[in-house]
Amino acid sequence: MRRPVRVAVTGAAGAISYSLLFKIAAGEMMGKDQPVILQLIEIPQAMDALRGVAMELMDCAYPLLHTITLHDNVEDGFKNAHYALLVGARPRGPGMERSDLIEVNGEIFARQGKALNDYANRDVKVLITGNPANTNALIASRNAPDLSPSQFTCLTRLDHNRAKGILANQTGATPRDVNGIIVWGNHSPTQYPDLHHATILGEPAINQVDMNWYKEEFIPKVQQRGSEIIQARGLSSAASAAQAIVDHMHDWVLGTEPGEVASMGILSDGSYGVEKGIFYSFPVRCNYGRYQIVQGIELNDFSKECLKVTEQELLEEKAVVNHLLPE
Ligand code: NAX
Repeated sequence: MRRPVRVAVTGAAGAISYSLLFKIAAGEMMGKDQPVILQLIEIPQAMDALRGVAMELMDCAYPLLHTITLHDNVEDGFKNAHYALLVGARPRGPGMERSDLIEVNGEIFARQGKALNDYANRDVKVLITGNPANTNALIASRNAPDLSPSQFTCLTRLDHNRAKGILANQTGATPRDVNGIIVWGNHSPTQYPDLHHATILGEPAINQVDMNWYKEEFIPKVQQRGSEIIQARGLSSAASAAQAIVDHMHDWVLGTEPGEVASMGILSDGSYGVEKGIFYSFPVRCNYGRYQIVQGIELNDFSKECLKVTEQELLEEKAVVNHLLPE
């Protein structure tokens, strides 16, 4: 049996974590031979609820769950963490756009970046889910000067999975038959779900759907899926977000399937003309615990325009939090 790895999770008594923690403990994220130590973090007011979650985890008697520790502050909770899943944040309610949350959440992620810098394992891999995820990732990474920005990522895998699921449903395929979906940009309604390079059973997806459906229905549906779910459920996506977190970390650590592409929010290196210094969702392949942007993808004028729109929004978000970004 391998040595256990330390997985720190913020917002551990929240809705997403109520699915996520059980998947991690069952070995779905790190592999069925990898024991885990869960370092669960909440705000002080939620510690009772967190104790309840910890009792349930214990009661599942998962063979891979080595230890659970509970923390009411990130400085303790991130200690020696190999993986940090930053889920906790003020969630979006009905009628609220992500931009409303930028100010509220910025301070939280600045402190979390500092705590990761000072207390986490030097090779920690960080995934930011709490919204606005891309800009929170930027804030956290810039407040962690001793860690590489490449150790920070944000979640756009839910958007990727949504695009895959909706396309499969429309064409009568199963999600397993769909490859090459790309979500570009921000985890927000400006994101660009791109089907131009997707295939269904090896054949170009774009030839199997109506262009009007793609532009007028598919793209807005994926972009607005979060709001649609809030309207229907009265609560934001939770189980699907947990699955996306598991998929993102699984691929980052254990590698993407041969030939498959994942969408990950990462620091732009200028690829595809995207301005450096923002967290932007790119197509990536992962191997040996590292991700690399898939290069050489041809973009038509429509796609180029869509990439610009979401880039612009991220630059505007960055300007709002400039005071939280030390050089
Ligand atoms: P919940 O409100 O159910 O849970 C959030 C939990 O975080 C609460 O228990 C709260 O006490 C805790 N928390 C708040 N501030 C904290 C801090 N500073 N340290 C530790 N814990 C803290 O929200 P939930 O539905 O779990 O969603 C969590 C976040 O994910 C929200 O910001 C939400 O907007 C975001 N989402 C991001 C998605 C993505 O794809 N990137 C999709 C799903 C989700 O909407």
